[in-house]
Amino acid sequence: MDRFIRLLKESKHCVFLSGAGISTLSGIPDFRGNNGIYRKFDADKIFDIDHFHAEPEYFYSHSKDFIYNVDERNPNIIHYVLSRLEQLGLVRSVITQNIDLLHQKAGSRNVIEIHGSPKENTCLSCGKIFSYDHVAKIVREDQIPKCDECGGLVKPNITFFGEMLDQKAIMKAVDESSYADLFVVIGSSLVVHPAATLPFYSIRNKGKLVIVNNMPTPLDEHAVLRYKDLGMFFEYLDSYFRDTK
Ligand code: CNA
Repeated sequence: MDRFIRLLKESKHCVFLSGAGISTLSGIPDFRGNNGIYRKFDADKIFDIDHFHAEPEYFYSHSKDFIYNVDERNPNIIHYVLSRLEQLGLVRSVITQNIDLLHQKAGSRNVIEIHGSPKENTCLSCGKIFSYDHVAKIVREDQIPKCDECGGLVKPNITFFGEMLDQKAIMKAVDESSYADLFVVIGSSLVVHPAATLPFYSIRNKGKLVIVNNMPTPLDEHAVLRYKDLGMFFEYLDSYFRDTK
């Protein structure tokens, strides 16, 4: 860990890219990990935009205990340490693929959500916006959220497979990655694009890549440091920086 601490202290622009693995410590299953939802059902189908239009009840029945209960989940040591490192000026931003709002809940300010979040939900017919609380109440009652003005189908502002990413968010993520002299990937299988391409913007500008994940990733050969256990990694950072002012 000494080598990582040295890189972090030397870095002028450190960026983290987080994936679903970090929220497993908060009780939210990831996709492709050992207890990931891919082992239980077809997550590609749940988050497929064509399938959502054809059978919205499939999405809502499966996401009830996975997305529409994130308000009951709490940030874990990873989210809190990242927020603290941002306060200390050691981390510039967190780019996240997660849709669970836990980075913000832990106090991180510069969070770039490249896959959106269920904080807002949009009527696909008239564009009216609905809050998370409004939609979560309906979904928990096993109903499909429909617009109260026009009756249209309501969809969370999460990017589904087959949809364009939010261009503002992805451009900001590309900018941050290009500036990063230290790029740290945590809890991601690095198979979903374009998220998995972001480390290359840093590497291309001589940035150093560090990966913390308990399964191999396609970018491992590009990493200068590689760690497996997220819990141990962040416990070490927590104890190291706890008393730093
Ligand atoms: P993924 O493909 O499920 O990868 C997660 C990775 O984390 C896996 O390789 C795991 O082995 C690894 N992992 C899990 N726990 C640990 C641990 N304790 N220590 C070390 N490694 C661990 O998830 P990605 O984020 O790469 O995939 C992108 C998808 C998943 C995005 O579109 C997300 O929106 C989507 N997703 C988000 C959430 C969330 O917001 N919490 C949950 C599930 C899926």
